[in-house]
Amino acid sequence: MLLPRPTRLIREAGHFALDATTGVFAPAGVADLLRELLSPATGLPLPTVGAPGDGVISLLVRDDPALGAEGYRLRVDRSGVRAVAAAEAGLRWAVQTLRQLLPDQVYAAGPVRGVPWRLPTVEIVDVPAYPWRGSLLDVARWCHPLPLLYRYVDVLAMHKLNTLHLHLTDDQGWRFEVRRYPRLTEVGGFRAASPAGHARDGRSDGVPHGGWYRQAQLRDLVAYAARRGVRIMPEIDLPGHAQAAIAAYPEFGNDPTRRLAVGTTWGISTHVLNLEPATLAAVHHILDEVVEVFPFGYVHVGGDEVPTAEWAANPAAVARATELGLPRVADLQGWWTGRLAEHLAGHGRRTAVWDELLDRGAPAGATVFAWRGTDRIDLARAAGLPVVAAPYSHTYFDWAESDDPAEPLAIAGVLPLRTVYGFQPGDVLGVQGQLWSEYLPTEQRVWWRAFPRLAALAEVGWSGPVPTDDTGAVPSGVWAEFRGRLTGQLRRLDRVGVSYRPPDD
Ligand code: TNX
Repeated sequence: MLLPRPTRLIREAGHFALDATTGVFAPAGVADLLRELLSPATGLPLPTVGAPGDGVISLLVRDDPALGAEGYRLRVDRSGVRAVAAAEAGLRWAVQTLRQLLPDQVYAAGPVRGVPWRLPTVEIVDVPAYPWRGSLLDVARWCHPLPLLYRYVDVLAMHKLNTLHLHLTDDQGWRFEVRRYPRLTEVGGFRAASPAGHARDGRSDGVPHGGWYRQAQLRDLVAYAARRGVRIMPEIDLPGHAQAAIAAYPEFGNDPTRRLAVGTTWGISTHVLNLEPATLAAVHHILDEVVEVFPFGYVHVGGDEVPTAEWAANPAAVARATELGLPRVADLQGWWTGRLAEHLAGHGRRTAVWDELLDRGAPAGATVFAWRGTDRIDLARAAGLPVVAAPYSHTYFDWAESDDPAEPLAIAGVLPLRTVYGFQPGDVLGVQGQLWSEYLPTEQRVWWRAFPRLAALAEVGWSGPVPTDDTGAVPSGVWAEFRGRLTGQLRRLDRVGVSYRPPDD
């Protein structure tokens, strides 16, 4: 019934029924979350009471090394509910588990009458396998509206996913308000057109698109996510995938006399930032505002797909490479990203990068997001760097799920649900599913591609990888057990209004 599957679960006969007299004894933020998640559908007030006891839902922080930063123990019996965790984060996940133990009507947005709000008698111990369980949402290619971002956070928390990686900038749009450089959003936030159909067909829709988020809006989103135990990692993609920034500030590019437009096609722009001190200082200023809005300990500075032709043709860049004793112009990327990492370290932040940096001198201590195949995971580990497993072969949910011609247009394919569930991440910081949005212009399409694959990855991240057979496939019994629980989870997603893709088998 629970998804992700808990470490240990014992079901016994009996239940505890919530009613108008049920009280809550918990740290204030946790009690608020419980009410925020359970009261709308049940209509129950669930007031805070002064002590644990009979008929009370008690959620307590207790020192317990076995539970780690996010684990919890939960016991439901006839007399009430008692959960303990070593930190509030664990209690927040216990609240999500309590919600899953209730009938799926609890996920409805408004009151549902006539449902017995009964929790089964259970004893649960639940500790995540990996500390990083992430989901990337690309809001640069399409500026997805804030209500979608809020719902997205809700749904991540339902799956005990703890990190939203917000891809905020790219060639086709800059979505993060920077007070010091207002043109980044005023100019960089808007493009004249987008591809119609697949990018390789070369057609344009001729329809302008744009938008951006105010810092205050993002702060509110960060606070909302934090109440649910979801941290938001911002990504400012640098020094490539930055054509929108160069369109706004031509002096950031390699030819200040050239006027570029914000990108209107998908793919990799050849236009990248220059490596001049003034541009580096500007990027530092931008990051200063990023860390003000996003308190999470990691900032992602991109670094994927950076063509170096403009640097090779730029005498200042070539001279800098020589002066630094770098064998290749491309190595400037590692040097430059190292400067960003130092700057972020000054703010007490860790730097996250895409795996291309492994080939160009990754900054010491940077966390590598390995996306170009599982061998990049091994390479990052061999380099002694922490790594988040995000390979396209198992975690690119912008890919089609099947080769059925009726499948909506996708960048590539195929990534079936079963492949995701069989993912073996290895010894890594964690896992992350990617929703690049070139072909996800609407909320409907975002959900269609995200689920149920993200549910499968959430289970890999929380419960650990499942055993696979000699061919690397998920054995049928293991699959059947997951599918049963997934059906229950899809009913919950139905209640929330998530338009997922129905599973094939
Ligand atoms: C590669 S993954 C990219 C993105 C695209 C994605 C499409 C990565 C770090 N860069 O810019 O959106 O492929 O699948």
